Amino acid sequence: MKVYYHDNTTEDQRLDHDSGIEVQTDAINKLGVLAYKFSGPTALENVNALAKARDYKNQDVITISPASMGDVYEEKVKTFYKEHLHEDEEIRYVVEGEGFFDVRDAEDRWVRLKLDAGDLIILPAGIYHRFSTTSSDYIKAMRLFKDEPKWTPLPRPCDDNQYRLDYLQSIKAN
Ligand code: KMT
Ligand code: NI
Repeated sequence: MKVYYHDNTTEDQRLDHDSGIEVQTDAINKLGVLAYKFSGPTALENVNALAKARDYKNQDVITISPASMGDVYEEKVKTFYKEHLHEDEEIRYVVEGEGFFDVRDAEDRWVRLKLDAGDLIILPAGIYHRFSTTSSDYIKAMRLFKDEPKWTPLPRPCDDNQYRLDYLQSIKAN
């Protein structure tokens, strides 16, 4: 995983948009974001252990690519890139390919997490974020969830949302 500030230019969302300013793991942890690398023969065991520890009982696998989605691919890519939050954690494990998860830091700057195979991230409920494929146009990712998928995106602004308020409170001391 590579983590850096987005350069804030608006051309093609699938480009790296690397400002050249790196962000340390410690800094994203302070935003409530957790990152792991699970690769090699024990990868799935490790993912399952983490899921169990956090009470994530279910999972599915999504492939985002022109080949798997056809005509709706471009539309989906734009939708995933709209800034939003969820009222639950967003847990994603990259099986193949790569993708960008952008999260807002405490000063409202975009921090870009570039994930590839073996990367797992947990975004806390209430954090503003967005997702994009890269210029490779291919990611196969496992989505983990509790009883039912609760990943309705609430578009920004939803600053009065209780999960948003709780999230802001939770990072305050960091
Ligand atoms: C999301 O919530 O934006 C997604 O699930 C994107 C696809 S998972 C790589
Ligand atoms: Ni999301």
